[in-house]
Amino acid sequence: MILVGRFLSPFTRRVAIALQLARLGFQHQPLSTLDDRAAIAKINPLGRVPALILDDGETLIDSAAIVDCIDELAGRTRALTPYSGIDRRRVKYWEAVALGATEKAVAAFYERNRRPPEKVHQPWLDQLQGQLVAGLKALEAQLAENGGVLHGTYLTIADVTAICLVDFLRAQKSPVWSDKDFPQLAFAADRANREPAFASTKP
Ligand SMILES: N[C@@H](CCC(=O)N[C@@H](CS)C(=O)NCC(=O)O)C(=O)O
Repeated sequence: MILVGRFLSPFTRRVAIALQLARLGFQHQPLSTLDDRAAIAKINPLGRVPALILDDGETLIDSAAIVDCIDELAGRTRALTPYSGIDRRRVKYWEAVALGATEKAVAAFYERNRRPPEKVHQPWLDQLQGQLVAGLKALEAQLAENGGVLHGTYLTIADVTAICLVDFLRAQKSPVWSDKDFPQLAFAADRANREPAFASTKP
């Protein structure tokens, strides 16, 4: 399998971590959405990463669809999302909070870095960052209440997604992130980053 996209992309990184935790080998093609647009457009009509090219040439796009496939390949005991019931619904809920906050973080990053400074629309940037902070606060409170993971007692795709968000915010020096404002999230990321799947994919 070939994973397309750089680990600076929190969407690509969560796929890379899910592959490693499922013990599925893959090659990495770190194409950039800034410098390699033509090459990415040949793989994904939307010109986005991640994409996962399976061994038979079939291409998957969008991290949620790719993680779903990885869970199926991993089998029920190693899947990062519970198979059914309330556990599945709660993990999907917290994954959606983390993934939605990630979308806001990436949109805010583009607003700040891909426009000339005089064309940045501050009210829009404030809205994006407000939504991001609301998501971070919800994740932080849930980690405190549930004892260090977002649901149950094991790391799930919701935790993996939240940790990729934290490291993305740290890497881009986001003005809304500081370890001291979100100690639970910071601790969860630091603990995870000692594991090979996380350490080998740090942005
Ligand atoms: N919903 C998608 C989002 C993917 C996404 O937005 N990727 C960004 C990189 S972090 C990208 O490719 N941006 C370039 C663009 O949208 O033109 C997923 O979960 O995979």
